[in-house]
Amino acid sequence: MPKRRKLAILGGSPLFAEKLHVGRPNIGDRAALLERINQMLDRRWLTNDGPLVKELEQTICQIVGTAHCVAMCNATVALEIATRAAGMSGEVIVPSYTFVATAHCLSWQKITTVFADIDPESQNLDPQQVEPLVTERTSGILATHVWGRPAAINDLHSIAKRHGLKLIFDAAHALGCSFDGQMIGQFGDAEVFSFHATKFINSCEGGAVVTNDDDLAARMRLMRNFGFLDLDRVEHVGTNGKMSEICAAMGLTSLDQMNATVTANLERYEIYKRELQDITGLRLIAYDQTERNNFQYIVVDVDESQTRLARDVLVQVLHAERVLARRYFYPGCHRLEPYRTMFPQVGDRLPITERVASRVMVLPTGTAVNEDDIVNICSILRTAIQCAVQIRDKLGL
Ligand code: T4K
Repeated sequence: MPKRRKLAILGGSPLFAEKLHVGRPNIGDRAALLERINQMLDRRWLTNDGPLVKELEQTICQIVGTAHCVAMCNATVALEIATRAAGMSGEVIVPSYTFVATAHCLSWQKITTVFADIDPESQNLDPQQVEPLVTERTSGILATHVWGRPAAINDLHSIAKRHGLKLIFDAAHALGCSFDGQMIGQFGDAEVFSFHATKFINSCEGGAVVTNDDDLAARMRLMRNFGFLDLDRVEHVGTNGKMSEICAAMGLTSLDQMNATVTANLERYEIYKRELQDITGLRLIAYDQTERNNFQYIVVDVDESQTRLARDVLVQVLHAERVLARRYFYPGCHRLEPYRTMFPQVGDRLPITERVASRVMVLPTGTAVNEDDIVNICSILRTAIQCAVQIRDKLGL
């Protein structure tokens, strides 16, 4: 019988020589990228609505099927501009189980974030929790498609319509995903994508708002460029939200390989599914196979009553082996500042958020990870859990 490897957390050597990160960028075709950058240098047009940014916007419109795409320097600024241009103010209902940028884009504008709980299965806003939170001050709903899995779009549309609210989706994870056969990007007043380095399509830093609303798109274009209407006239307050040409070059090169990247992500998702299926207490979250998905996140729910090791311990076990698993979105926005101080009791109405945030573990995937890596990551988890179960059973714990 082969000798069982000693886990690094117990003093063995780490299984991996190099760190394996969640969110390692997919690097596209270098020659194509460098060619675009060379052309950019020849043109001496580096930013301010250049040809590469325009091409990226057109490409996104084609993928998503919207009339407008306004590219921005990142998704956080894109969210700030979209919510402001849509007229959100007063109170906006948001999930707490999301990246903190979803909440911060509102607080940055002195809009009150009203956190609503999520559905345990979809991990997205639970519409039944949203409607009771609507007050006279509520101006909108900002819902995230967490992991690219669509929020409860139809129900949120109905609530927004009933109460005259704006509805914007934080679609940072959801480029290339669909809902009812329609691409994410087409819903609500606007949707916001992220092209951060860690996203499956990346422009190093970048984001975009897509919408079918002509006026909203025009307002966002002005706001993205300090409010300039033309060379000398400023229409209203604005910021600098522009995407640079070099970021657009990276984004376009990444988009060239979008289908291949989805295929690579799906392959890795299937390997994880195969390797995790026999591990007690670990459940890989499912993607709806009848819809389009980008499979960019490998999200595992840890049921401590079965693993007999807490999620946080498993993450430490992996870190010791140089696998930098993440606890997204722990501990939930409501437990981060300024929200923790502003709303100290709000966790009482967010039991599902608290539960999900304490159980989820995100594992490395994308083109930087191969099949052997995944098999090894899962074997570390299997060994740790088997040991814990045996020890606790033996001791009657
Ligand atoms: N809404 C949602 C729902 C979001 O998830 C996000 C961003 C946003 C809005 C805002 O979008 P942007 O304004 O960023 O466009 C990371 C990303 O920075 C963030 O974009 C992303 N969500 C979030 C889920 O993940 P951190 O704080 O975990 O970043 P960091 O520096 O720890 O990097 C993550 C991992 O990626 C590390 O293991 C290292 C690795 N990495 C990172 C970079 C930048 C690399 O290997 N290479 C790299 O170049 O937030």
